[in-house]
Amino acid sequence: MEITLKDLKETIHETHKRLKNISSEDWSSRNAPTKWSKKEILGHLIDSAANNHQRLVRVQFEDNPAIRYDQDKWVMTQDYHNASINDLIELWLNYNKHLTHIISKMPKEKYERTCDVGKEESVTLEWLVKDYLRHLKHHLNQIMGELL
Ligand code: NI
Repeated sequence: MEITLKDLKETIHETHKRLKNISSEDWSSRNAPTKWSKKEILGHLIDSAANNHQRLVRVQFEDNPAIRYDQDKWVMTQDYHNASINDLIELWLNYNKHLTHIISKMPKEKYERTCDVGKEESVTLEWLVKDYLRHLKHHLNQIMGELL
């Protein structure tokens, strides 16, 4: 968990600088009409942070809570495309900073508590944290177009 936490902290701080250098045209461009723009991918990462905020907190005192979200509907409903990119970047940064705070406060004995995220089997708190980072890096690579 400590390694994952360190990796998450480094990833968000390194990425923050680079996100600010992306042009607004680049943020709005779309590879295909049905695909998310870079701005919408960043929005999806905010949704991921928001939903995982719920998971990482509630799983610590609720038994196997069901916390799922329809990612396309979340992105579509919020019209990220017409939101301020600077606001989105800062929200993304601060949301992630708060998640690192939550992760740093997790008692070890809670790591095996489980959450129902819609997969065939429930997942553990430790798995959630690792998967959160994996998912974050996957989409940051899509935004920045290179490996982190
Ligand atoms: Ni995703």
